[in-house]
Amino acid sequence: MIPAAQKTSEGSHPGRVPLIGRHMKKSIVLLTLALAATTLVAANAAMKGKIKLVSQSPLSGGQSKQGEGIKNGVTIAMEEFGKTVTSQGFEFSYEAYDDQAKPDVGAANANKIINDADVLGVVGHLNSGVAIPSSEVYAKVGLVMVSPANTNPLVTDRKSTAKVTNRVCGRDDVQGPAAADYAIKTLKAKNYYVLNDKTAYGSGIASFFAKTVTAAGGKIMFETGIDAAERDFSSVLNRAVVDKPDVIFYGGIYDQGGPMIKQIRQKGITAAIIGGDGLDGSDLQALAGGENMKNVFFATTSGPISVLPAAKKFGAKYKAKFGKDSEGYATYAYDAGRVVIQAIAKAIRDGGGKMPTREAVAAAARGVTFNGITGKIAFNDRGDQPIAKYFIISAEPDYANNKVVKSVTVAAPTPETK
Ligand code: ABU
Repeated sequence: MIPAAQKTSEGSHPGRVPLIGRHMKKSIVLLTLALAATTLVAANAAMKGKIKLVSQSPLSGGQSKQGEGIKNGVTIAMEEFGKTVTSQGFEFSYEAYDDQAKPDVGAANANKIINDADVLGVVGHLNSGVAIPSSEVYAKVGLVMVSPANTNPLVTDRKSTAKVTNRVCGRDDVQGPAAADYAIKTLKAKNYYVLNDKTAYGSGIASFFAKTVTAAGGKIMFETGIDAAERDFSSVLNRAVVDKPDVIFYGGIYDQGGPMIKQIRQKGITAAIIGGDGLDGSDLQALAGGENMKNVFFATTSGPISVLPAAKKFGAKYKAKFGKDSEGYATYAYDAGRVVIQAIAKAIRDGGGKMPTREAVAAAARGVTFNGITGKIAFNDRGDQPIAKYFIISAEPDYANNKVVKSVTVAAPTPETK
C-alpha cells in the first residue's frame, strides 16, 4: 500500500519533484555554508603546504619482522603526535620505504626521498650498513635522520653527516664490550670463536667484542667473516667441534643467527652462544628451534617492554592494532618518530608558522628532549644519547620469555669523528 502523503503529492503532480519545504531549504543553506567553511580550512592547509615524514627499514626479506616493527612504531607515533603539525595548518603524512636491508636499495630510496620536497624527516634504518650510505645522501640536503636501531659508531661519528644523523639507541663500542664482559666475568669463558656477517654492524660489534676479550686475557681461537647470505656453516663448525671453544660470538642478524644456532647444536657443540642486538626477534627462536636455545645470550641497547614501564601502554596498543606483540626496536621507532614530529612542529613554530626548511628541522631535532617510552630522550652534539642503557638477555625457547640477566647504564663514548 502507498502511504497517504506520497499518494497526494504524486497523485496531483505526476512525474514532478516534490516541493522543498522551508525547513529543508534552511538546512541546505546551512550545509552549504558548512561545506564552504571546510573547503576554506582545507584550502588554508593546502596553502601552508604538505609535510611528509618517511621511514626506511626492511619490509621484505628475512629481516622484515624487525623492519615492520619500525614502521608500526612510527605509525603509532604519527597517530598520537601528528596533530602537533596539522594543528599548525599543514597536511602531514607518513610513508614507509622498504630498504630490503641492502645498502644500495637504502641509498637509492634516499635519493628518491631527498627529491620529494615534502619530506622533512626520516626515521631509519634497521641496519647500520644501510644507514651509513643512506645518510650520506640525506646530508646532501640537510635532511634529518633519527635512527631507532643503528648501533655502529660510524652512524654518528662521521663529519660528513654530523648535522643530520641521530639515534635514540646505544652504540656498539659499548654493546660489544658489554657482551664480552658478561662472557668473561659471568660465564668465566677463556676460549672464543668470533664470527661476523661481514656487514658494518656485524664486523664492528665482533671486533669490539674480540678486543675486550683479548684485553682481559681471553684467547680468540678463531675469527672470521661469513657472508650474510650464507646458510651452511659446516666448515667453521667442523673446526669448532675439534677446538671446543667456551663461547661462540656472532655479530649479525637473527635471519642468519637462527640457522647458525641450529647447526651449532646439531653438531653437538655446547659452547655458550653470544650475539648483539641483531639477534633480538622472535624469528631467532623460530629459525633456531626452541629446543636449541639453551645457553644463548645477546647484548642489546633495546630493552624489552617488561623492563620499560612507560612502554606498557604502547605494547597494548601495538597488539590491538597490529595483532601481534611489539618486538625489538618498535618502541625505539616510536620514540624516534616522536623526535622527528616534535622537531618539525618546533621548526614551524620558530619560523612563525611558515613551512620550515630541512636544515631548521635538523637543528631542532638535536635540541629535542622528552621522557620517552624507552627512557629519557636527549642528544649530545654528535646525535647520540648522552647516556644509554645496555642489557644482556638470556634468549629462551619462547621469545616472550626472554630474560634480562644484566643491565648497565653507560655514557656515550666520544671518539674522534672521521
Ligand atoms: N643494531 C641493530 C641491528 C643492526 C645494525 O645496527 O646494523
